[in-house]
Amino acid sequence: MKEKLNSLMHEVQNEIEETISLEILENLRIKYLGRKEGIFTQLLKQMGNLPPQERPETGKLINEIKDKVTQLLEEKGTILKSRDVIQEKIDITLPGILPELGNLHPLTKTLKEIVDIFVRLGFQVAEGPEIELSYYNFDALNIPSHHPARDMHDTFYVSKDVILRTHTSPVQIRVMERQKPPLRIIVPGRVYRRDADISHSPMFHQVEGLLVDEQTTFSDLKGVLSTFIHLIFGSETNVRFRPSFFPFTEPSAEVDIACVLCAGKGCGVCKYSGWLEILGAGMVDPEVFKMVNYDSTKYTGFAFGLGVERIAMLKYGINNIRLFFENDMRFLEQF
Ligand code: 2NL
Repeated sequence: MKEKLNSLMHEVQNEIEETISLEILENLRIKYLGRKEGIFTQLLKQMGNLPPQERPETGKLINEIKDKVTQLLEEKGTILKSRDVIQEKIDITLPGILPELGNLHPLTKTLKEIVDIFVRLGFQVAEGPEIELSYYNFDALNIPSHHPARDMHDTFYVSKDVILRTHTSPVQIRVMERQKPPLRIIVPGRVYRRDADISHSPMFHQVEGLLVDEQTTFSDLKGVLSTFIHLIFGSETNVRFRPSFFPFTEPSAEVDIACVLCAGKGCGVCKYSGWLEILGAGMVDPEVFKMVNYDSTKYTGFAFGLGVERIAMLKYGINNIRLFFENDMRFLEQF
């Protein structure tokens, strides 16, 4: 009887150990401890068949093993339950949580696109200070002292001779002061003007370009700027060069493209002209070359300037310049 009980104990232990679910564990409990059919219940019932002197010792042994089995079942139950809880929490069939992706600001994208085109055409990027001497911003560019652009109403003054640059041209002057031709540079950067409405911001971005070499002509200007426009607005875009005036170029031109919204038919955006102004440009005025000690009998060059916000607004169909600077995610996420 003792041996039978010991081997039964081993059998129960193994069975509990191999159990992998609470359901199987419950079946084991019924099999061994069930009130009616349980193996231990049966064993205790069979006690009557034993000789009376063996009954106390055997009864004690059966109860000890029964207690041990109860304990083992409980322990295993606890382990299986905790596993069930973890399985409930981690549902591997749910889709994963993707990290939010950042993206570039529409102005950064547009600026990069513009700069990349000119880099492909052989221009080198130059940069310079945003707080500038009025000499570099105005005098060296042949802008006379009575010119309205110098007015307090258009320029942010730091002091009498120090201002926030109103264009990036002072960088070109600084480069010409320290570098001899040939020169091919592109100058992106922030500029400042006292102006604010739906298409003007007191801070905006400009890209200016300058090419100086022997025998550079207006044809070179037209070729480079037409190529740029076809790369940024599409190869089918109509371009026109219209006479204009800047103090730092002679002759000067404004460059228009056929309206991107109405394809030249006339609409509110192009003020019913069918054309949109995209760039200002011209052949560098000999007066400017004189200021940087370039020999204007040997060298000629062309220069141009464009507003990045304006290009971005036309490219993406944005009607208010403030949207670029409000950092509203509903706007920024669209690019
Ligand atoms: C515009 C017009 C322009 C330039 C910028 C330039 C610079 C030097 C010499 C000569 Cl150092 N010219 N820059 C020339 C023509 C036009 O910008 O409408 N910008 C938004």
